[in-house]
Amino acid sequence: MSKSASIARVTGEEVLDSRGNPTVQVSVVLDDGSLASAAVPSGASTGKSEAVELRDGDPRRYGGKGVLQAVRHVNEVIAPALTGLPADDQWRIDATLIELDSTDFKSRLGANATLGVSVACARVAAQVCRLPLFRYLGGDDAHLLPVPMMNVLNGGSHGNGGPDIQEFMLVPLGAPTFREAIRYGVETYHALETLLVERHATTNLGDEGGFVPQLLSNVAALDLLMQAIERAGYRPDEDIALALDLAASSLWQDGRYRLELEDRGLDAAEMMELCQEWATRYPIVSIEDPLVDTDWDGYAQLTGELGDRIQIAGDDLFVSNRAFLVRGIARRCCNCVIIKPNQVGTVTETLNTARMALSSGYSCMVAHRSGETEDTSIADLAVALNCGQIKAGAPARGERVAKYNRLLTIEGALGEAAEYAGRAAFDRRR
Ligand code: 2PG
Ligand code: MG
Repeated sequence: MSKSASIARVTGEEVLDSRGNPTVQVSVVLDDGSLASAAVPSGASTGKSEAVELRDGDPRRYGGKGVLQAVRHVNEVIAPALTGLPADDQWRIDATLIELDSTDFKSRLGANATLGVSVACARVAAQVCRLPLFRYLGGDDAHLLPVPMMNVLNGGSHGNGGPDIQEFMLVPLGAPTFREAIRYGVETYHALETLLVERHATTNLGDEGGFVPQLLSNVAALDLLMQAIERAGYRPDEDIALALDLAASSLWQDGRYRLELEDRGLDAAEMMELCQEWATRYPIVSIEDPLVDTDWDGYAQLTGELGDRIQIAGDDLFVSNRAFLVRGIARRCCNCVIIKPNQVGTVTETLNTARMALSSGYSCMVAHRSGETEDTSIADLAVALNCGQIKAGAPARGERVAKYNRLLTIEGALGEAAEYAGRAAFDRRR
């Protein structure tokens, strides 16, 4: 990169996410004229210790959800501090953001402000280095296309009127390439739609593009997915497995896990039994957030019982934060970490958490948020990490499809160097 490529201008603005809520978009211009932008996603079922998403709280604008303060922090606090820094020094850029904020959870500037800046800087630096973002972040070895975990049936806080369980995902791990994996998933998604139409059930979509059928029980959703896989001509398990995100913190009410649809409440032991039962009856390779994010002992127990067979993924428990992961590793909680850059607020911190997980024998699943934008940086991040797993919703709705399309492009650009993670991504013998 030429010596002159340093940061000349950083500009934040308020734009909209896929739920119609305001979010932060940042553009960075270098002194050689290069320009790139990034937009920040937003969660609905958020972990208690996520980095702070700064919202204005002014009821006269967007029901209090405006992000003008975060935008002002980009323009008035961050921009002057970054001007003149070399764009390709991501560590220094992020260290500056962390220092400017100087709180544990980015509560001063807002993680929506810091992440927008951090990603936009990485993007523009990649451009100047004439590298795709995944190569800029991951180096020469970045070549592994992740298994797309497609959330085709939505419930919980992402699908009003649907099942209590938040996410039912197709895992096309038997496909030979990423492109084929996408086809397996799309064909099954459409087969699921056909099944629902035949049953005169609604085909409305939830926040992540999956269907939100009205079912009599949560397990009925698993049966539906099994039928859809077969209807599309695939073999459950061999070609397409299943994964769940229970988002159990959102089910937690008065000391029990409340399953509204079935009008019952489960204690922790019963919740663990339910996971065991489902993992035995169905080809499930991954269960995310099976317990409330305060139950570290429960996580250790469940990981001990199930962790050699399936992936137990911690999202709300770890919030992509290295400090929480260190604690989880010491206590043997989970064997997979969900990686969401906006939970921690900078690219460097995100990479650090993921790399610590991978070097400790944990797997990583890079993830979108339920409120998304057309920004595709998580697709590049998954390849940069060679981590083998991404969840970006159903193969429907532009903000979800954008991530899968970006991965198709990456696979094409890599040519023979591309490798599809496939079943090996879920090998528990590591
Ligand atoms: C999750 C995410 C993304 P949200 O729980 O894993 O699917 O949901 O962005 O609402 O936290
Ligand atoms: Mg989750």
